[in-house]
Formats: sequence, structure tokens, C-alpha cells
Amino acid sequence: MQGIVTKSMGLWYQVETADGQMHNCRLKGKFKLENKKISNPVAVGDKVRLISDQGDSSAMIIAEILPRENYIIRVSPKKKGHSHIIASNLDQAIIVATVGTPRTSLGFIDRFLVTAEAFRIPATILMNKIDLLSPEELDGLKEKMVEYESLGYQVLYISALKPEDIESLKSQLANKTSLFTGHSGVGKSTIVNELAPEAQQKTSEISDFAQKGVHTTTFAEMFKLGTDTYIIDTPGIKELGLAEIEKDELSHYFPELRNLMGKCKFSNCTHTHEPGCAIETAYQDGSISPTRYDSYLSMLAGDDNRR
Ligand SMILES: Nc1nc2c(ncn2[C@@H]2O[C@H](COP(=O)(O)OP(=O)(O)OP(=O)(O)O)[C@@H](O)[C@H]2O)c(=O)[nH]1
Ligand SMILES: [Mg+2]
Ligand SMILES: [Zn+2]
Repeated sequence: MQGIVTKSMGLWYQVETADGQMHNCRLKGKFKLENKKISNPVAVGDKVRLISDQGDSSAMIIAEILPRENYIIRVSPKKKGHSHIIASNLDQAIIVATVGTPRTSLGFIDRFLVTAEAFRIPATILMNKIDLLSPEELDGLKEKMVEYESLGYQVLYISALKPEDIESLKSQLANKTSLFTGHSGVGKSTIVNELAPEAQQKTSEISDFAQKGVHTTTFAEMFKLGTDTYIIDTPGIKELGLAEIEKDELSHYFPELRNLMGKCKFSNCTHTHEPGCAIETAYQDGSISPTRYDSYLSMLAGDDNRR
């Protein structure tokens, strides 16, 4: 029997089979880990083969993970030197961002976009809580985000509290598996509950003091909105440590750098100090965004994202 992993809870996994049934599953005792540097062998979105559990008739066993079409991964915050697969088999990844409640930096958005580019997953930026912005603030935000639209990323503006915004979001999700990610407190679970009322995800107010989320969601979980339409709620992330991305390929994941780097004098140009660097010239004359170039330099230097 085959199914899709809809929730991973440490040792137990929830798997949905084609008949719509949910099964509690464990991993086969001698499950072979392909890559020991990954902290979670099975991720939400994985297609798996199940066999029955001889010892426990109410449970099933995951015997095999079918090849992943794609996945999105980051450096594990808990296990040093390990990476954590956020989810797999995605059609799009949506970063939920807010201006000040909590604050999402452009650097954080850039890290997410680089990750999505590296794993070839279409990325969307979803600015939530626009009900908290004045018309001037919203205009200012839209102006700032034009840059991202010109790079080819879709930017959406919603308030999760507005039913008409949720309705228009639905059309972006139809017939796809979409991942919602972003900082704690930006409203991922609120949006998921509005889209799929049976989800009943816990939500919490952000702390008054720090204007930060309180990490309410603890496990990634997938919900079905309709035939072939799934959404995945995930725990809020503080930093997005890049995993499985080599420094010498980083510039490929910035569309504006990718377009220019063929013009650099040296084919192994790192675009930091080399003579005849087309990207440095573009930076000097203002044709690429300084904040994007800064993000590139910061990722290249291996900085974490505390800005
Ligand atoms: N004003 C306003 N508040 C919102 C909106 N969306 C969510 N919130 C509130 O923001 C707070 C945090 O929402 P959650 O859905 O728990 O955030 P989350 O992203 O799931 O957070 P974690 O699970 O910790 O990662 C809650 O108090 C929500 O009611 C919005 O569009 N406008
Ligand atoms: Mg949540
Ligand atoms: Zn260069």
C-alpha cells in the first residue's frame, strides 16, 4: 500500500492512503538512511510504501520512501552538522512575511528565495497582516517589493482576517501542494485554519514585549483542501541556514546575478573583489539592488540571519 506522509511527530508518522484513510505509522526497524547527516529520515510530503505491523494491528510500518521529486531543506537548528528536510514533493513554497508584527527582514526573504531556487521550487512571497498597516505603509511596502516582482517572484498582500483575501489566495493554491513557511507569529496557522477549517491548528498572539511569535506550531502538517490541493503548515523558523548549497553555485540562485555573471572577466569570479566583475559594476551603477547584493555577500560569508 502507498500513502503520503501528512504529519511527522518524532517516532510516529501520520500517513494518508489513496482511499483517504489516515494511518499511524512507524519506521521499519532497520530503516536504511541514505544520508546520515539528515536529522529527519521521513518528511511531510514523502510518498511512502506501507506494510502491516505484525505486532500492532492498529499501526502500519513505513518500509520505503519513494523517490522525492524535490524537497526543501535547511541546517538543523537542533542537531549540529545536520540538515532538516522541511517538506518534500512540493509545487510551490510560500514565505509568509510581516512588516513589524513580527518583523521579517529582506535578508531572511532572500535566504528563502535562494533555497527555493536551489531546489527548483517556485517561490511566492505572501505579505500577511496588511490590516495592521496604514495606506502609506502599505504603499511603501509595495514599492519595496516591486524589486522582487521584477525578478519574477509573485508577491501577494493579504489579511488572514479578511475572507475575501483568503478566497483569492485559494485560487493560487488550486491543484498544487504548497508549503507555508516563515518566522513564528506571522500567521501561517491562522491562514491554514481559514483555508481548511478542519485543520484546527493552535495559534497564539505574538509577545507584546518583543513583537515576536511564541513558536506555537511544533510539527509540520499537511492538510487537504480538495483533490490534488494540499497545504503544509510548519513551525516558525528563526534563521534559515542554507543546506546543500555550495558557495561557488550561490550566485546561480540570484536571478539577477545569474543573468550577469557570464559577463565577468573570470569564469570563477566570486563577485566580491575580482577585476572585471560585471556584478560589481552593476552594483556600482545601481542596476542591481544593494540589499540583494548584501544578502549575497552575507550568505557567501556564511553569516547566519540575525539582521
Ligand atoms: N491583525 C492580524 N493578525 C493576524 C493575522 N494573521 C494572523 N494574525 C494573528 O497573529 C498571531 C500569530 O498567528 P499564528 O497563526 O499563530 O502564527 P504562526 O505563523 O502559525 O506562528 P508559529 O506557529 O509560532 O510559527 C495570532 O494572534 C493571529 O491571530 C492578520 O492577517 N492580521
Ligand atoms: Mg503556527
Ligand atoms: Zn563577478
